[in-house]
Parts: sequence; C-alpha cells; structure tokens
Amino acid sequence: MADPSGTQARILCCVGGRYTVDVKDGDKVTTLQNLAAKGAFRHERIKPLPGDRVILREDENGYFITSVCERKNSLIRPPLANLDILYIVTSCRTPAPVPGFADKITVICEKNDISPVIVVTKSELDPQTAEDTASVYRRCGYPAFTVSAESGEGIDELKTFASSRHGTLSAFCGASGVGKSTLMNALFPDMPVRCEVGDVSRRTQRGKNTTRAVTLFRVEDETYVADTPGFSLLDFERFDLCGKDELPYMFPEFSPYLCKCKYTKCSHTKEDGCLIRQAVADGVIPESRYTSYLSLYEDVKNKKEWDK
Ligand SMILES: Nc1nc2c(ncn2[C@@H]2O[C@H](COP(=O)(O)OP(=O)(O)OP(=O)(O)O)[C@@H](O)[C@H]2O)c(=O)[nH]1
Ligand SMILES: [Mg+2]
Ligand SMILES: [Zn+2]
Repeated sequence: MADPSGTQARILCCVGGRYTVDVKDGDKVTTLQNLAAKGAFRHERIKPLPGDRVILREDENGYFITSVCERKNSLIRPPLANLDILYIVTSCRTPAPVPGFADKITVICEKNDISPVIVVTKSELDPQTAEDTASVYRRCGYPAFTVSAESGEGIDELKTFASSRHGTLSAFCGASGVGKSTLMNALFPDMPVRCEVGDVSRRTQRGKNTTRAVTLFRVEDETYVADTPGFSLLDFERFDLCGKDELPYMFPEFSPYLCKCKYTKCSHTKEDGCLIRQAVADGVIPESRYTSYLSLYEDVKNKKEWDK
C-alpha cells in the first residue's frame, strides 16, 4: 500500500464529509472507514462521490483522498459516479407510481451512457398493472422485470440478470418505499451487510426515507451495487436533463422515425406529417412514453428560456 504515487481506491459511501473506501491490494480488498478528503477539493469545486475511483495518500493522521480519477459520468441525485446500470424501481401499488417518473430517468440514463433496467415491485398486489408497466418498457427495447419480494415471483430471473453483469457498477433508484433495499437483500443475499428496510406510511402511502445515504456494496471483485435513498418529488424536479433538440434521441423507440417527418425541424409535438405521432396513433410507440416526451419537451423548452 505504500506506493509513492498514491494508492488506488473506490469510494463506497460518504456521510458528513467522511468517506468509506475499498482498497485493492492484489487479490485482497480492504475497506477503510472515516477518511477525509483534502481541503483543496472545496476550492476546486470537486466533490468526490460514491463510485469514484480515487487516489489516497497517507500522512500522520492516516489515509486521505488526494485526487479523483476521470469519471465516465456523474449524477447529482442520486449522487453517484461511474454508473453503468441503473435499476429504475417502481411499485405497482403502495406507493402508487408517479406518472412519467421512470421515463424521466430513462432519459437521464440515455444522456449519461447508463443502461436503464425497469423493475416493477410488489407485483403480488396487482399483477396485471405490474405486467402492463413492464411491457411498455420491453416494447422500447429496455430490459424490464416484475418482481415480488413477498411471493418471490420474478426474483430468480432478475437475480440471473443482475449477477451476470460482471465488473459493473449498478444502482437501484426510485421513490421512497418502493422496495429498493428489500430487493437488494433478496438479490444479493451474500452481501456482508443487509440494507435497512422501512415501512410505507399508512396515512400518506409514501415511504419514510429509510435509506439515508448512497452506499456501494461489493458483490464480487470489481462488481458493485448501490442502494440509494428514495426521491421525493422535489428532488426529482432538480434533475438535469438535456436540450430540446436532443430529447427525441433519448427515446430509443423513436429512432426508426427520426429525420423522416414531413418537416426537417419537426419537434414531434403537434406537426402534420410527423411519423412519431403516427407511430403513437398506430399503437407502435406506447402512449405513456409519448405523453412523457411531450411533458419533458415543455420542461426543457422553458428551461432554455430561463437560461437566456
Ligand atoms: N407487499 C409487498 N411489500 C413489499 C415488497 N417489497 C418490499 N415491500 C415493503 O415495502 C416497504 C418499503 O421497503 P424498503 O425496501 O425499505 O423500500 P425502499 O425503496 O428501500 O425505501 P427508502 O429506503 O425509504 O427509499 C417495506 O415495508 C417492505 O416490507 C413486496 O414485494 N410486496
Ligand atoms: Mg431503502
Ligand atoms: Zn415528427
């Protein structure tokens, strides 16, 4: 570990400005806790994030983080870097799904080179809705699973999928109470620590924000999965999206039709001779996805006007 050029590590968690990291030394992986980051990061406006590969140095107080290696991507919420796969977790009931939630996240994934996977939880409560939701995303070419931690339905199938993503960093995201932590415990029973599970409030039908910080768990060698705190709607508004001209490219099911509409500058919102609108009318593009497109288009269009 006493390498003069520094020691490579991976950030697992950050709470109150203190970091937990994994250090690989040959075949052995050691977890170090309670590390500080060098003070200069604040001036450089760099915030080391869970998922970051970092360099450690050692002084009389022990190891500290001295630099952050180049990132593949980084998200503000959930705060994570170098994400490869994002499991977008939504429950078919309790809490009720928020329309457009998963679509907004698939757009963020497309923009950041992250592969989205849809997981509809609590399928035993409403099997038909769960299956209908998953099928919308399968039609768009995304992997989509219906699961129930209660009955066990779909867990093995998702486990086979998740455990074959060697060498990747994946995270589970979604509203509070949809069952992200429960699912991670079911999928990765050999994790050294169990994820904490909480209730859904009877009064508000919302989760109680049980998971408080993004935490990476090592599944094997270089393979990590992250549990993340549930979003509230407010957090959700703060996501960075993309420009309005890029937006159609963030919907893979639009790709066969792009650049073929009557007008070259078609926004696919109301124009005549729009092939996207035609594909929605023909039932080829799912209606709910197109509704999300229209709503996101309004968001990004207005945002641009504010920025001017
Ligand atoms: N009926 C049913 N309940 C489930 C299922 N999976 C999880 N739950 C329940 O949903 C509640 C919330 O579960 P968590 O795993 O804590 O949810 P979370 O998404 O991690 O929530 P936050 O950490 O607050 O973001 C708990 O009461 C679980 O027992 C399921 O398949 N069926
Ligand atoms: Mg949780
Ligand atoms: Zn069009």
